[in-house]
Amino acid sequence: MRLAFGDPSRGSSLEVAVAAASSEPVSGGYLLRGREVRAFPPLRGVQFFRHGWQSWSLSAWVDPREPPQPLFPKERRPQADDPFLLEAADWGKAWWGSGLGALRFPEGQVLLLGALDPGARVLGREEVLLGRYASGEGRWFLAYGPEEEAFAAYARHLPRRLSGRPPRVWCSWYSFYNRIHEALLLKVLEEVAGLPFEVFQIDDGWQRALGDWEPNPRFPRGMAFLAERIREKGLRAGLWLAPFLVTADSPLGRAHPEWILRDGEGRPIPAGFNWGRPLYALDSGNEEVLEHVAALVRRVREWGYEYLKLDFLYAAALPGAEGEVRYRKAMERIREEAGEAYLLFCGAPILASLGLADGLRVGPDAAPYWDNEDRSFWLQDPTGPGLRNALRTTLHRLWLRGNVQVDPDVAFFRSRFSLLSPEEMRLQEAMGEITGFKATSDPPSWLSPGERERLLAFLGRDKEVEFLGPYRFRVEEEVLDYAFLL
Ligand code: 9PG
Repeated sequence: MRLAFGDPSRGSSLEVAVAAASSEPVSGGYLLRGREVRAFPPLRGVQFFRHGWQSWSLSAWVDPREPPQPLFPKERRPQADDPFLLEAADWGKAWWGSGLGALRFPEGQVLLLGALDPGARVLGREEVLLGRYASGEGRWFLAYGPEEEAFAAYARHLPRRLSGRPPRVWCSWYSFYNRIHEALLLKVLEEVAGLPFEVFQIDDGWQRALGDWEPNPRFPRGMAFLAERIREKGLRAGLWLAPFLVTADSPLGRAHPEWILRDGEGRPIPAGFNWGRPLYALDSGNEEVLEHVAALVRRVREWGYEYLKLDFLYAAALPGAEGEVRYRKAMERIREEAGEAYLLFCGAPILASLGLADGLRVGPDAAPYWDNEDRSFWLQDPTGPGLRNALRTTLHRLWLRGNVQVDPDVAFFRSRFSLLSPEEMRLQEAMGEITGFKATSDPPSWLSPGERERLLAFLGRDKEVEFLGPYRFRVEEEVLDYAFLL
């Protein structure tokens, strides 16, 4: 079939040849159905919008003639279903993305193909967008026009959950990493309580082991005690959990080897490598696992935590697109159990999380440096920590801001223990202002008086923001242009 787009009188029309089971016009484009659909525009695309599967995976405009090369051997892939980390064997040597893809034409207009159901991938070549669901039939949305309009039209067809104003968070990770302990956090809490924060979030480092979500000996009075101290200061208590991760040597892994997600031959499916050991996933399709995770959420709620950073969630969707329907059911269960708690999803399959997450990390980790070139350049891996990677992928997901509170990760105000220039710090700080999600890990006592003033101004008042283009913004008097990052 041939589908017509745009307004011929404005010189912006296009006829696209489409292969799909059916098509019908809907607001902003066409609704297509089919397990596999193809769209052939009359022009060659000069760029492909590659959308990464989960929070940390690359989303960016790339050259469709230069597909990525796989980097890691299979066993060491940090996360599955990502072309940087996985040979796209059955996809040929081409770029592909998760859920959606778009081609940009020489005059700047884009053709976007986006899935409306979980479990889809989109391949992009100069002459075609090909979408395929991992299993079963699904719905697709096809739009043509200026980049912002096409992406906004797609977003309007996706699930949404927006509640109130995004939070202002102090998070322990990017200052202390996992070297946290009770006395340290109580000291920082005193400092943080003097500033207009809302959430004091304890990150990785409190637990005994992955899967063993009880406080380790560095938290002698337990986690309910800390939550109580946090609430006394008028803050909401936040806690980090990676509810679907496990290591082979953790007590949970040993007690319930049958809960570990395995392939057809009974081998555990790799779920990444961190903390010096291979990671495995709990099988989110197993009812006992869901009951275990639901009980965990209940327990931390009873301890008094009202803000949960649920991390490494891709583990619940492994081995990739195939697992997204199962992932969504598991996360619906967690959403019910969590009640009114704020859920920040991290390391999470992006599209399958919409409508369930309150906040969603949309890029790799920030870090007190711009880029680690050993990893990003020499290893060609754009998913590692650093402001460059974090900003680039976040920028390419801002079109989701009407569906979920997008988390660009923390901003830095400190010069202590940091390699960032003032300009680099400003770019990350402004992303907090643009998204409204304002977080930092800087302990106030690390800040100079000037830096403290700046943090206060950041938290204290929401600035007026105008989108001048997808990658250009006006924040009050200042224009920020991130196009150099693309
Ligand atoms: C705690 C951290 C912080 C951070 C999260 C997440 O191996 N990896 O690929 C990998 C990626 C990200 C990552 C850790 C490991 O960071 O994004 O905010 O909570 O976990 O461990």
